[in-house]
Amino acid sequence: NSDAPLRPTHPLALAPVIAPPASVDGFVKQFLANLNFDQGVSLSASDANDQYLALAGTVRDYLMARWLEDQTRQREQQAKTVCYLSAEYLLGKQLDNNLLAARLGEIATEALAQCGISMDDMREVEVEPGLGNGGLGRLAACFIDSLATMSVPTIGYGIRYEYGIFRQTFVDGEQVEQPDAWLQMGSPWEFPHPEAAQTISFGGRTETYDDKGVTRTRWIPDWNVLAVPYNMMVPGYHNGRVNTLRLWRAVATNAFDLRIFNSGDYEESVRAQTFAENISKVLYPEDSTPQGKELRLQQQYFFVAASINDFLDNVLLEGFDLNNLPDRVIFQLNDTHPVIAVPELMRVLVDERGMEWEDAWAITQKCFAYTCHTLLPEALEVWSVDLLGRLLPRHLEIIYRINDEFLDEVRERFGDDMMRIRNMSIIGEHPYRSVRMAYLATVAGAKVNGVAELHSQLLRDKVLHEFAEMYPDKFTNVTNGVTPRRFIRLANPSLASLITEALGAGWTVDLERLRGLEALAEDPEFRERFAAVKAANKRHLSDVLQRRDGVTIDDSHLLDVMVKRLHEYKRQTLKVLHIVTEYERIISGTVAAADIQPRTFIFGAKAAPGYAMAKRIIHLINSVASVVNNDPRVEGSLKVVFPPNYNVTLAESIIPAADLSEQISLAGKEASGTGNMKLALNGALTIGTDDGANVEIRQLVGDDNFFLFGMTEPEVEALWAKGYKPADFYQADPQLRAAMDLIASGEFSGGDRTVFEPIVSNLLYDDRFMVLADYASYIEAQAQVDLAYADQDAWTRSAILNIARCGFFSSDRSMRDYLDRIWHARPLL
Ligand code: GL9
Repeated sequence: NSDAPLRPTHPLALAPVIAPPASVDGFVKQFLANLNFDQGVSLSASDANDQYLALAGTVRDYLMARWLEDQTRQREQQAKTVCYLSAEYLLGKQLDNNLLAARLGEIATEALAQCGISMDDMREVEVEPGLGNGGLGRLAACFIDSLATMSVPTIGYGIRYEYGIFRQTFVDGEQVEQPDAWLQMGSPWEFPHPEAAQTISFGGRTETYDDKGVTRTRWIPDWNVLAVPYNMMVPGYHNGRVNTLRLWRAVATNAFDLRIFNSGDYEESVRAQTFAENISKVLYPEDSTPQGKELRLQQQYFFVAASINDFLDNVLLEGFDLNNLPDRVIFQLNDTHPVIAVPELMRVLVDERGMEWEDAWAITQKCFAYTCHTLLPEALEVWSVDLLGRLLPRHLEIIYRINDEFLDEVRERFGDDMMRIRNMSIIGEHPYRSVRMAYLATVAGAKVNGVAELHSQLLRDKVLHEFAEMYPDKFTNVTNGVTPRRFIRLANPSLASLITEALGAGWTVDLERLRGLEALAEDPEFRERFAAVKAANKRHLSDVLQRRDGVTIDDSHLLDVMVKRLHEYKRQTLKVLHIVTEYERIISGTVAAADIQPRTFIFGAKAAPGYAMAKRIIHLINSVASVVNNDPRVEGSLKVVFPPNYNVTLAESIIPAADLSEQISLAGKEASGTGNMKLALNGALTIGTDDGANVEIRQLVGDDNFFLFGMTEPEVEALWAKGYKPADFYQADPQLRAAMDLIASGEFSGGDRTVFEPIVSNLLYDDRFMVLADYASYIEAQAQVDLAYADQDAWTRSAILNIARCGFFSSDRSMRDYLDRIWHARPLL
């Protein structure tokens, strides 16, 4: 009977899924099969890239059974899913991470060796996907790692940028940006699913129509694009779980092409295709300063609309009652970039699924939560009503209605206080009519959190204080964290072995166990072994830098590390003033080069391409480096190293080698910081202000193991109120004057006084980040650092205590906090 449906009968077809045997032989077989059948080359004819692609394919094959099983499990259990909406994921390399998660490291290394291939060569071939700018994107990557490790059903949703964060080069000391073509040599970790594409619309107009006596609204868009999902595996550590990261790529729709093509204008149709596909072309390299560009809003709507509709269409079971949506999903808004998801969910529920506005709004308010990552006023994203209305006319109407009802609520609560209404309105009026995305997120979200205690406090007291007054229970804190798998276990294998030997292996998933190192900090033999690890890590870094940039570092030097985006509030200029001060003291004969504590200063920093002052500061650092490094009077006791293109991969070599962690932002400006946590967990001591998570690091490690300096946030406020005159600090401090004058004299610019004049005069006459006010305190703290480092054994003890007491900063703990305070989701059985 030809109508009878075919069913699987073969025993293999009846098995759930297959995985290759976890043995060296099994690995070799699978690897060679991939090399032959996927790459289409024999081993003898293959090059390193072929081998890398086949190796990645093999690791994928081992993870596949778990991934498919997890997808089945998640469908069956219908548990609440965390949908993390983030415009950025700064993943770093995948190979080692996935080998570690699947416990395949040793097997794979031996299997490759038996094929005549070195694993180190394979590591070199991999290109990291740089789909993020800095801390915010890296945080998202740490969070999805922790959620997989904790078996929490999660989908990370984002954008598959064709070009990630630019590659930085230096030409004559100045930053030059190069495109990051990370997909060029193949991308073995992703799985495209064109069959699951979503159509995303833009532009046009809205109209009302009569639906059986009810007036409804519909959106008649003007154009659309396809969003094609690319799935990546997010394996948990040693727990057999694999979650999904789903990144969307923009592809032109056929219909779109056809309409123009049929009009006979072939060129126009090709142009239109390019236009559509531009949406996922490139990551905006703006750090904390949104530019209000139309393409950026297109990116934001593109990925959240695709994500929400994907969840509703493909993750929920057919016939799901949307009234129960809050039991099945929480959409976590990673900063304001995905906030346009709020009116999108309202539009889908009301216009497309026929729900009453009130019901839809009640559901929406339970399905979203918002994380704020900043305190800088210029970083609070706004979209002009003009632009938003042109691109998303229906969403603008929805935002207006949300705002009207919200302001009614404000009036009901606080009376007709015009000032308050103006301050709290989701629509701002000056300098142009705009939608304040942070306010929309705060009104819509079930919870609003900051990323460190101080930051959350400042959100409540300042940035969003009127909202906190109205909805005190919405506001909470979740201090950031970092994954110990990547940033200790993989980046610092020698330290990881030392810890495992001392405490057992459990610390990797239970970082509070590092407390066990406190006792060992008192053991001279353990200290000696720790110091040997640190020295070996410095030599390893030196090898990496030698190969990469042709520079070396000396393992007898104190390694002083400042790695983070270049931003005035982070105060790289304060670090430069310290270096110039030390240099000036030597060349003026105030101190003999032989008498100072030898230090190597290492910088890593990209500047946003349009941020002129940040780029000038990069130029200054490179210029100071070339003068200081080449002056014989310094006798090699100061060295400044600035390797270009700081990224996750380079961080993994620098952080384990660091002695001193520079966290010197103006108090009240750095929301949290996460590099501060990574460095402390690798045994660097922090010199820092009372800002962001530094506050919590200092509380945990103790004042004796932390170099605190500078004004507190209230002191900063008081100085502004009193009237800050940076030139007064310059006049009053001969050492500061000497350093500033040396820069102004052209010493670092071949005698040309104009090159760095904008930096000097900015500090003298503006100094928004109070570099000069904190200078003296910083120099004094650095003197304490030198004194402390002179007692190597005591320093090592402090370093071990930093590690022992920083287990709190695991992103596993952050995830537990989100689960308890915000998501109310549970690990899968
Ligand atoms: C940031 C904050 O500036 C950091 O202090 C914070 O640690 C991270 C993660 O919460 O978020 N916000 C932000 O816009 N960036 C951050 O690093 N910038 C970049 O990611 C470049």
